[in-house]
Amino acid sequence: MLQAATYAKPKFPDDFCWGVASAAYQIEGSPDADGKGKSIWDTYSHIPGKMKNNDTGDIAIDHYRRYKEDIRLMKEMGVDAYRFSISWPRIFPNGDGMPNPKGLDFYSKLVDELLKAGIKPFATLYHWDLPQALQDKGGWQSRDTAYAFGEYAGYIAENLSDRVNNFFTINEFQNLVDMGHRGIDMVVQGKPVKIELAPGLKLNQKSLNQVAHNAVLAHGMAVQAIRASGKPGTKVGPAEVMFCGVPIIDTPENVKAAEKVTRHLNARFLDVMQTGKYCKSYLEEAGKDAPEFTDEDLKIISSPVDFIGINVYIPKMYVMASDNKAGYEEIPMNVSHPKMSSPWHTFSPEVLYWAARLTDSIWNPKEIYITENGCATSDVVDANGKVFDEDRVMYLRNAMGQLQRATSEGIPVKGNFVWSAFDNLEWTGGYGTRFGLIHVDYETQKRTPKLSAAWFKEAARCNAVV
Ligand code: BGP
Repeated sequence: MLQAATYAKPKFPDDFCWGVASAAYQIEGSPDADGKGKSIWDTYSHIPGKMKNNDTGDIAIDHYRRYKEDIRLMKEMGVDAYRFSISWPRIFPNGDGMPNPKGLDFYSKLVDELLKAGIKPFATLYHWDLPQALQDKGGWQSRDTAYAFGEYAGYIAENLSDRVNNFFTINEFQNLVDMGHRGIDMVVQGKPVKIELAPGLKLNQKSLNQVAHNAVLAHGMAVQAIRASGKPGTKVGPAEVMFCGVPIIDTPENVKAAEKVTRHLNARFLDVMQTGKYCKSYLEEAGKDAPEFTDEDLKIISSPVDFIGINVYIPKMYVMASDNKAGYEEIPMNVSHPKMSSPWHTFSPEVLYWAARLTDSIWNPKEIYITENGCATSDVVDANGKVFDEDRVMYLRNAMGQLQRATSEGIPVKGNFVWSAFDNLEWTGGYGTRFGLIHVDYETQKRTPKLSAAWFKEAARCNAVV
């Protein structure tokens, strides 16, 4: 007998977090307020020609002064959790030494306001705004930066972990290393795409691998410092842009090939953090360019974490199994593959499912958070004051559908943070690239929730894809 359809929406797990994300330099503005030191982005964005339209984060969305309004808007949007980043040079203007209590005070007030609004704070300790004073002493090329990061993390845990239960150490190791210290050149559907981040260095491979090592060492030091200084039960993990090989067809052979390539693609970061060693394929490939490290370093780097956070936008590649030496073959992406508006952003919502599943099967973490996913679209406020970003709604519906597939299979994804809560300074892409659920008019600082904010609210309310 045919069963009548119920149209019941498959739900996410009851404790699933519907979050949104941001980063200090992209939203705060007030670069000199209350004793803040300069960051590498304050320096870099003022070098003519580095940023699109020479945009800088000097004002951004003025969140430093408007945080209460912004939290009210997030509350109205039904947000459960907010992932923000703490600006290291607000806390330690010189990178280390004496802390600046006024800097801490801003985040303390932000956290209180979030808790008052019923929104869980998730703090990222480093989202790319290194104190310039540390850059002047070698930045991530120096091990001392890792030690300074540990001290900074301990200080934050001591002062905020009574109210913040979850910390992410570093945002996107892969990009901070490769885009920041050499710049990357990609070809997306036949078109060249160049991306650089501050400090905009051009290091050789050996130095780049050492920067990568210092960054994971800093992560490990921060994990240990948070364990030592945080309130018992404080949770910590990385927020890495996971490089994912997506099996083009879901067969056991292709999945095995995808696991192999994904481990290799994340060898310098998630893999060494989770396994405590650099995998053979990485050390072979690096040869004489491998970083210098000790066994003690590897122990610190692999200090146990409570969760893995992954930023997921695009597959690094589509793959299938092969009998060649590597064991996989990359499937080239067709020029007709659909795209979102950032030059690098091909539309592949299934990467949400595969990134979660491969993170689970390769590294078996206790919990997984999607610390970023979202898209830029060409949003305009219409004559009636509305922003109809239906393409972002389409994007989110598909991405979250794939994530729902992951949670329904038992993969322990505890939440998702949409990038981003508000339109903001998209690094060298400037203000023209709009990623927000809430539109910002940069002339007037007027905030307008977009259609996608209404979608988010209903999806969060139903705890399902709507
Ligand atoms: C991630 C960053 C975010 C955000 C996002 C959007 O790599 O962690 O800070 O900027 O990308 O992409 P983009 O700004 O590169 O267009």
